[in-house]
Amino acid sequence: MNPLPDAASSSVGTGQGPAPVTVIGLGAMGSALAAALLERGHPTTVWNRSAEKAAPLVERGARPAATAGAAIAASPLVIACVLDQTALDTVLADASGSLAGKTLVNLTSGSPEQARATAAWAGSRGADYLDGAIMTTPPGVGDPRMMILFSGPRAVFEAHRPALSAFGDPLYLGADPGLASLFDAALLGLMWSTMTGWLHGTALVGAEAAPATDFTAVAIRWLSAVTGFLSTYAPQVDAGHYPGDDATVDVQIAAIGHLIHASEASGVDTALPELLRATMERASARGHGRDSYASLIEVLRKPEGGA
Ligand code: FVH
Repeated sequence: MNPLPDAASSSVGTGQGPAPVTVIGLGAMGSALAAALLERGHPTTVWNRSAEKAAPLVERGARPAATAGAAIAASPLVIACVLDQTALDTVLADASGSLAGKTLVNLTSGSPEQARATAAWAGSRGADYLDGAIMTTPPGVGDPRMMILFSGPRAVFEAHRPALSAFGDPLYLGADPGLASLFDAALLGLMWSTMTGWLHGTALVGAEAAPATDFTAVAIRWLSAVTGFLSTYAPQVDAGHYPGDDATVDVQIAAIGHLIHASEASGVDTALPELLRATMERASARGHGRDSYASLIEVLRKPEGGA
C-alpha cells in the first residue's frame, strides 16, 4: 500500500525506464493492452488461463508466467482484464497470496458494486486498487484520443499514470472505485441510443434509396450541433430549471410525429420514435410542455411521477 511518487514520464517500479507491468487475461482486450505496453517498452509479464494465447506476445518480448500468482509477483502494477467478475474472482482467489504491496488495476467490465467489493477485498490483502473502463475496442488501444476511465485513490492513479497512458488517455473520475463502471454503463447507453437513432435514420432515408454513406456525412455534422445542445442543457439539469426558450417539449412532440409518420409510410420500425414520443408526452403531462427537452430528466429520474 505504498503509492509510488508521481512521475510524468519516467516509470513506477524501477525509477528508470518504463515500469514493469503484469497483464492477467489475454483475450482480445488483454492482448491489446499487453501489446501496447510492449510497444512503449514496459517489461511486461503475461498470464492467461489458456496458456497458448501468450505466444504472440512472448514473440514480441513478453515474459510468460506459469501461474497467476507468479504473474502478480513479477510486477508492482498488475492489470486484470478477463471476461467478467466471476472470472476475475476465480483468478484472484487462486493468486491472492501474491497481492500484498501491489497495485491491482481492474479493467474487467462490471458493476459499481462489484468494483467497490473488489477494492475492499484487494485492500484487505494489502493491495492498492483502481477500477477502470476502456472506452474503445482492441484496435483503439494505444490511441491517445481514446479515453480510459479510472476511479480509486488519486495518489495511486497518479503514481501509475505513465504506464496507464500506454492504453490511451487516462481519465481520473474520483476516489469512489465504482465511478468508472458507472460512467462506463452511462456512456455505453449513450452510444447505443445514438447508434440506434443513426441506424433508424439510415433505414428511413435508405427507403428512398439514399445510401448510408450520404446520410452519415450529414448525420455527423448534425451530431456536432447535438453536442452543443448537451452543453446548453447540462447546467439546466444541474439547476433543475429548464427554460424552453430554444425549443419546447410540446414543439418536439409535434416534430416527432412527422418522424413516426415518415417511418410508417416507409415501412420502417417505429418503436424507437414511439418510445421517445411517449417520454416527451409524460414530461408534458407533468407540466413541462413549455420547458426545454432537458426537462425529460424529471421523467427519467422519477418514472412513477411524484415531487
Ligand atoms: N473487446 C472489447 O471491445 C471490449 C471493450 C470494453 C471493455 N471490454 C471488457 O474487457 C473484458 C475482456 O474482454 P475481451 O474482449 O478481452 O474478451 P475475450 O476475448 O472473450 O477474453 C476473455 C478473457 O477472460 C478469460 N477468462 C474467461 N473466463 C475465465 C475464468 N473462469 N478464469 C480465468 N480466465 C477467464 C479468458 O481466458 P481464456 O478463455 O483465453 O482461457 C480470456 O483471457 C470484458 O470484461 C469486456 O467486457 C472489452
